[in-house]
Amino acid sequence: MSNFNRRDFIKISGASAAGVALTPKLSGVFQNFFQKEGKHLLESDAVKVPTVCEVCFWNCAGWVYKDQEDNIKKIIGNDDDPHSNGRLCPRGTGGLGMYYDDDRLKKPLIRVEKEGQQSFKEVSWEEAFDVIEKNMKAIDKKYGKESMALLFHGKTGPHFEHLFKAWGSDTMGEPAGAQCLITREAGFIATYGAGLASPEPTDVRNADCLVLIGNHIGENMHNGHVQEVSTLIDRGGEIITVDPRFSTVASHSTTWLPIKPSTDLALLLSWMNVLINENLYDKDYVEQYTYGFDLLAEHVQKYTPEWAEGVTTIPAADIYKTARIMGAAAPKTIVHPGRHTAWYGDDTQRTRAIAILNALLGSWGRKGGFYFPEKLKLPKEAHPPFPKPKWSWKDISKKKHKLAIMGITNEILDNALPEYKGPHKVKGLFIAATNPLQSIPDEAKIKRALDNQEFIVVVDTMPSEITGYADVVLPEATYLERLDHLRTAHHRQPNVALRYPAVMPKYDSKPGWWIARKIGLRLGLDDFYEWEDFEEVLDWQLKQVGSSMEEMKKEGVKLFPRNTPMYLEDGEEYWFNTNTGKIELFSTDLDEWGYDPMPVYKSHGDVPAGFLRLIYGRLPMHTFGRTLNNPNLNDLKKEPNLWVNPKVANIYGLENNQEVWLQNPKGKVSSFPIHVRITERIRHDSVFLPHGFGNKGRIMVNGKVEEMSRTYGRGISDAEMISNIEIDPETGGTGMRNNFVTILTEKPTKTEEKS
Ligand SMILES: Nc1nc2c(c(=O)[nH]1)N[C@H]1C(S)=C(S)[C@@H](COP(=O)(O)OP(=O)(O)OC[C@H]3O[C@@H](n4cnc5c(=O)[nH]c(N)nc54)[C@H](O)[C@@H]3O)O[C@H]1N2
Ligand SMILES: Nc1nc2c(c(=O)[nH]1)N[C@H]1C(S)=C(S)[C@@H](COP(=O)(O)OP(=O)(O)OC[C@H]3O[C@@H](n4cnc5c(=O)[nH]c(N)nc54)[C@H](O)[C@@H]3O)O[C@H]1N2
Ligand code: SF4
Ligand SMILES: [Mo]
Repeated sequence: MSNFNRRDFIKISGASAAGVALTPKLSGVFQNFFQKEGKHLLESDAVKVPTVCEVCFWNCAGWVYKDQEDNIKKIIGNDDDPHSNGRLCPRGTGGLGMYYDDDRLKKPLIRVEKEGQQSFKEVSWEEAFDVIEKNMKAIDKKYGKESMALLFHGKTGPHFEHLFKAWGSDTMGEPAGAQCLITREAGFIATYGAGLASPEPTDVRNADCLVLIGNHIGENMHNGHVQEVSTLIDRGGEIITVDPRFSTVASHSTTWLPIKPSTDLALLLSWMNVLINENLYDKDYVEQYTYGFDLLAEHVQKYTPEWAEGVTTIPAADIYKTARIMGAAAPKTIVHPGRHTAWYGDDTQRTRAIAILNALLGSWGRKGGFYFPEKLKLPKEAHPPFPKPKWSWKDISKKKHKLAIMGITNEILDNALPEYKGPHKVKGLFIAATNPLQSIPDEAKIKRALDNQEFIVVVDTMPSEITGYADVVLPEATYLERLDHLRTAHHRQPNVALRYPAVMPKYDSKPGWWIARKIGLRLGLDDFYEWEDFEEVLDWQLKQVGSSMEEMKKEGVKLFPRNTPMYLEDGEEYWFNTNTGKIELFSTDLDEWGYDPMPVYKSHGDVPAGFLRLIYGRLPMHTFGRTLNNPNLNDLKKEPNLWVNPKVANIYGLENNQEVWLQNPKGKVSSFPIHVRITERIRHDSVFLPHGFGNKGRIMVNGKVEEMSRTYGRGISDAEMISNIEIDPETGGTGMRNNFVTILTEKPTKTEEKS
């Protein structure tokens, strides 16, 4: 697999050479874009305003350049920013399309009914707040405040979390938990007593060997990580990629292991077997820092590479070889923890196996492994204590799943279903910056939960699918037009970054903080909003750490010194936040709570006859569905393709670029077709479908249809096809990868799902 030119790996656009992008083709597109948008702008005439990108949750810091007439011209990275190192990814540079998109929500909307027909009417903010105040108070009176739940994501979220906590509801969750990384956090917490958060503290820039298991950095454009992986490629480092799909990073790896989907835990356990039996593990480290090694050594004896070959289809010889490469490079070997880890319902156990492997390799707390990140502690604004709700998300999920460390969106929605008869009913939803129809499985159930609500508010920037279910739609200003909480995410050095409005909000949109505060005042929460402008809160916070708004508007990013070493010193005594104070190879907590204390391989079954496994994932130039209508990014990729192996194409008689539909085992047919791409890069038992497409959001506003016109009806939504969910017992995470589809060359007339 090494005949590829490894230097051609993903390029991230540099601050000075504005607009070098992904592939030669892409970079051309971006260069044109910059020539078109930027050629009249001399930097000396320009005004620059600091921002934090919201196009994905890597949250890179950058500069927005505008001309004297307040036209945004370009966005570039901030050189001092550790998330971006002064370079933005193509989505970040294209972020100004979010601001310019003429399909944006323009005014507050309320649902009205006329002659049996429902549609939206444009109203003033005060009219919209009247409806919200009346309905939130009615839900409180009938069921209690706790029955109004908040679903949120991104930097908009915390404004509404504050509102809900002040009001008295802690019934809240975000898809970045149960649908994304909660299982990985749980796996690492059970092992090291610490999670990873974002950005993951992987020291790739100093590593010699990187193992990627279903984490396709490359298409997954996590900026700083892509840059570090790129340097590892240039340095000739070892990259072992385990993926049923020949992903971009697989094509630049020293080894690609095309694993049979769903069998990763078998491979991980057999790697442990080789590391232990061949004495390739870090003995001093294991002896000093870990608990339960002898139990683990005995436990993995049955998981030989020969056994794993039968399960994973990876030859035993390759398993031995890769384990030896990992052992030789240790402790500068990183078995990457992954990010979107909601796969097969045993995801805490799989990510725990990854955590354990890193402990055997001695890479946690070591240079070239995982560094100890530091975060700037910012004091919180003063306010009275939040009232204590009678029940919260914990009552819904914590009793069922001991490692549910945050609200479980899908279980909050279970309690919103008509058949839920328990004491923790959800009767109203406040949905801010998330699109549950694409991000939370399964679609049929979500729709029933939405239908059963007495009141729904949606805060969005676009007429996305979820807006069609709302009683009130509130248009939020885009990240380029608003102020949000300071970014203080941990990194190699503590740091703070400011997002400041570069321009006034377009249309009648408003920033999230303004919306939340106005609703708070309507609900009588004046004591929690003793400021008029959120900028006052940020200025106060910054002054507590020796900075100010004035300074941050000029600098954008400020770095602070570390307080502790970044790595363990040789033989240093170290206390881990677990019951034993050690890295737990045998987890005492999991054992006590009745879960497997060490990961055990369990089969997830085979692909049913007549079906193919549905593999979904990211495209480099889009973030979920949120960028598809962005005019700049839509230009780069309007439609996804369904990846199909030539053998499969042969069986179904498919030609390249042919239009097909998908059908799942429950009989549900995709709403829209997709074009086929025949390629050896996908296994013959699977198809690959990029996530986020198949948009079917269309609303009537004042008698006119509004939609995301550049993306409506293009491609198939993976979420629409997912009907089988395997719940991770430790966390409640939703495994979405045991799903299957068959290919239809013509659309059948009847498309209803049997339920
Ligand atoms: N089937 C399937 N489901 C998945 C995944 C998958 O790959 N496949 N991935 C999972 C993962 S890893 C994650 S993190 C989640 C992501 O889940 P979501 O965050 O729900 O993802 P998006 O689909 O981007 O939905 C974002 C919504 O916010 C709106 N929006 C964008 N920017 C703003 C803003 O600045 N303000 C406001 N108010 N609204 C804004 C968009 O218009 C859109 O309606 O999905 C998870 N669910
Ligand atoms: N461009 C872009 N970048 C993004 C995002 C985006 O929307 N767009 N979203 C961001 C977010 S919130 C997240 S969480 C991350 C997610 O990024 P990742 O954690 O990389 O997750 P996925 O994109 O879901 O891709 C997972 C990979 O797993 C492979 N795979 C599928 N089944 C199996 C299996 O059984 N075993 C193995 N070993 N591999 C399997 C797929 O082929 C795919 O290559 O990306 C982030 N970065
Ligand atoms: S990785 Fe790209 S899209 Fe994500 S925050 Fe950074 S620049 Fe924005
Ligand atoms: Mo995610």
